Amino acid sequence: MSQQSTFIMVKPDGVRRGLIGEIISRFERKGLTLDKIRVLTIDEDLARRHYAEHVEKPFFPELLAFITSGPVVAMQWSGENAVAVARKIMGATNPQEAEPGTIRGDYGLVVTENLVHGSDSPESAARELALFFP
Ligand code: D4T
Repeated sequence: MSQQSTFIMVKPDGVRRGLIGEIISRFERKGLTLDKIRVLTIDEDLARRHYAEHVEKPFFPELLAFITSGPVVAMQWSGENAVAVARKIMGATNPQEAEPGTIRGDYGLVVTENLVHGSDSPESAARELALFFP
């Protein structure tokens, strides 16, 4: 039994497309618990800290422009094995490879605009939750 908290974010494309409710529903229906939620627009400084491991990657300029392009919905969700369970609900990073039935598999088409972010480990979750819910 491993009770965990994870950081989940509806990215600007999910907000623009009116998918906030749809995305939240999927985590709720699974049985995870929504602890914290806030709507904000990410600035460049926060984007660089959140995506620290990607700042040197070739796709970073595009990722930075996208993630700062409009409001996001930042959330803390908790439950049994919440980090891995949430990643399963989201599907593979590239929506073209994500299985139907996952959020990215059902709604995404290109890798930059992949609708949702979820922490990839309990350590990342702690770091990201501290960034968005200081
Ligand atoms: P996030 O962090 O957004 O939940 O995505 P993942 O954890 O599933 O994937 P990631 O860290 O490898 O990628 C972060 C972010 O960068 C975008 N991206 C990724 C991109 O635009 N081009 C690329 O080639 C890759 C690999 C998508 C998610």
